[in-house]
Amino acid sequence: CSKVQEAGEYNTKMHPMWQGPLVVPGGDRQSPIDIVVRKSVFDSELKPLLTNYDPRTCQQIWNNGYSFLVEYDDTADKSTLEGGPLQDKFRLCQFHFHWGESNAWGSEHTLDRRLFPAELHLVHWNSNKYSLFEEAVMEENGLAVIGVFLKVGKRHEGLQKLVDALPAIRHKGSVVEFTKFDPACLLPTNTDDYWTYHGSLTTPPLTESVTWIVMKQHIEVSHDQVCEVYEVKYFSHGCYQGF
Ligand code: 1SD
Ligand code: ZN
Repeated sequence: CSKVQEAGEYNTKMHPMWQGPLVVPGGDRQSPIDIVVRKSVFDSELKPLLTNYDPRTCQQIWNNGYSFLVEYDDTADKSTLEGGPLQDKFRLCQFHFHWGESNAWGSEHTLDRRLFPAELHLVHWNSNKYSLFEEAVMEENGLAVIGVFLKVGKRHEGLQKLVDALPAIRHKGSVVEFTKFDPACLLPTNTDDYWTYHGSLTTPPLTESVTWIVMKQHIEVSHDQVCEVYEVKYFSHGCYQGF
């Protein structure tokens, strides 16, 4: 298995969408990055990732106006991530996707400047060092986010339960109960191969508290599943309230 680190070129330009008083941008470790494969360095010290997810911690799905999120109970170490580049134990709090608009390319990270149609982010916070996500998000080594690229191809059975829930959260702000979903089913079969680097949240507060772990292997979803995702609106009923 190969593991690679410090592979990327940081995004030095500030996205105009995020300029504002609550945002602390302008650091030199802003995400997302372009992963430049030939500049990535193999590190034999990096270990395999250990995910231990309990589907019973799955609670709800909601449309926050940027993305749709599936949220997990993170009051105890029940769904956790360890190993890989991490020294501590991290708790899963949510996962979400970044998609383009219809027929567009929507991944945040790029691979040798290539975009993918979508990208999954599984967000975890350091429960060895911090007691709440809100605390960890502001601190060094606070978060660990797994990124997975999505391509259009074969139907993804695991994703279908999520797709079936999307009509209930079609508009910004809607939240519904969503339970017993195992996020491990969205990971590629090989999680030993990944790129890792120290970066930031890609949305406000853009804090540089994230150890990114981007999977080398992508997952596939069908065209029909993607079409359902494009029906999710990032504005409220009636009037546009997006960014
Ligand atoms: O974009 C997400 C944002 O929606 C929120 O989930 C945040 C964590 O609270 O994480 C960012 S990201 O950096 O994982 N894209
Ligand atoms: Zn994200």
